[in-house]
Amino acid sequence: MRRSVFIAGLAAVPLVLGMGVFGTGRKGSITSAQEKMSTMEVKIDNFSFGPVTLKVPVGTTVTWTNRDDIPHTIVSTDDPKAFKSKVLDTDEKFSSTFSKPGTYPYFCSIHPKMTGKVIVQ
Ligand SMILES: [Cu+2]
Repeated sequence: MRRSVFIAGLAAVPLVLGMGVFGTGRKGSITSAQEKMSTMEVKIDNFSFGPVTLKVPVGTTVTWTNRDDIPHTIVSTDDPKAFKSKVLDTDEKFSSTFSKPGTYPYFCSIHPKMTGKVIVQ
């Protein structure tokens, strides 16, 4: 009887230590990964950006994807330009990371009536 209690006690020590180490380690890495690697998508379809206005936290990478069967561009209207894509053919993507708060209007230089903006908070 005494012996089995002793063995059970020994077995519990590494179990508790292990849970503590893995518990905090995992939680920390998931939190920081979400903060550093958040991405948001804007789809281009039927001559429009969707969503037209995108609100994101600082540090977000925004990816535009051309779902239209017509080439488009994503060009910042700020001076100097905050970002500028090449001409995107169907299913091509362009990404920009926003590290400062502000409002970033942009348009398609091929079809200037196509406009959108990214609001970074
Ligand atoms: Cu366009």
